Amino acid sequence: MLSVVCIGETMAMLTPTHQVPLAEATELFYGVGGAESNVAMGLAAMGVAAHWVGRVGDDGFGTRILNDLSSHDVGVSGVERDDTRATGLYVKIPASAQSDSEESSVLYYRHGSAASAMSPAMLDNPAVATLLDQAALIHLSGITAALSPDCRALLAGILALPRNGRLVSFDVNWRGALWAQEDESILRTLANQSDVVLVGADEGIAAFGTNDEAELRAMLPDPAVIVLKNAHTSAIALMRDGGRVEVPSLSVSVLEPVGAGDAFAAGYLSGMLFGLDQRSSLRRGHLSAAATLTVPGDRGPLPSTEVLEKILACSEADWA
Ligand code: KDG
Repeated sequence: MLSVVCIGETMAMLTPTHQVPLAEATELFYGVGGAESNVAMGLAAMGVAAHWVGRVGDDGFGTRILNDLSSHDVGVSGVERDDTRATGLYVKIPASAQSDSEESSVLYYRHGSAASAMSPAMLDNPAVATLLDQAALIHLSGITAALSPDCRALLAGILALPRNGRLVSFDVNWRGALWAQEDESILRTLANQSDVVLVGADEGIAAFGTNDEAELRAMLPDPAVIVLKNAHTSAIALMRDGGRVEVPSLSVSVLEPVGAGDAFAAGYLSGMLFGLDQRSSLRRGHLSAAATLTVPGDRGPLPSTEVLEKILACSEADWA
């Protein structure tokens, strides 16, 4: 079976149980969140053998993360535990709990976390080396590059491994709160060494100074495909050979957007792994994102395989 390894930081996640500002909250919902492990869970839900590789503290949050991912059929044999650093934590404040913002916001407590100590030494860990060796796809994201110089070196080390037919996908996942202005070229270099790059239109502006299709392709000439996502309108696959495939977004009532990009990535990448064409893969991405946009958590349930296949096979006119 094709296997995928998703590498990055997963944190404990807290969010006010009732839609009230943090200062007024008396109860917090406690869950788990991390862009790359969200992708791994999305892939596992779609029948792909998915593993998450990362590092957590030797604490209750770390154990909870391992238990949650395992219960979603995500392999955790390559996860390292660190008994000197804590598991990262983030707090998600939905827009509905804020009077002054229409967007959800996050607070990070991850500086110096166990995951920020990931480094190229991980590649010498036999469990990690075996997983990477057997993977059809390795999924990385720009968040890891922002965590520490050691984490950046790990990404560079992974991208330098012989590919042997293996693909690398890179979700830019711009997180302004984690980046200093002068670091931007790092993301460009990492993206350009990957085979598939996923980037939101807003992230294109923030990370690369543009979301113009031609400018992005000129800036990132090497990836076989760049998927440019404009959440409200469409996703466009820009192929290295000049091909272009655009699929409109589905219109849904958004309850909470965090995690929708990861869901899109899981849907799109699963299509690619199953050998589907760009149009079908983009449709899978949109469907998976829509399932997440309409629930409060970071990941929503997909329709049954039967319903999913019917929707994916519908005509252009019936789509969206
Ligand atoms: O994409 C969702 C992620 O933003 C969330 O799970 C937390 O990984 C996270 C991050 O770094 O923001």
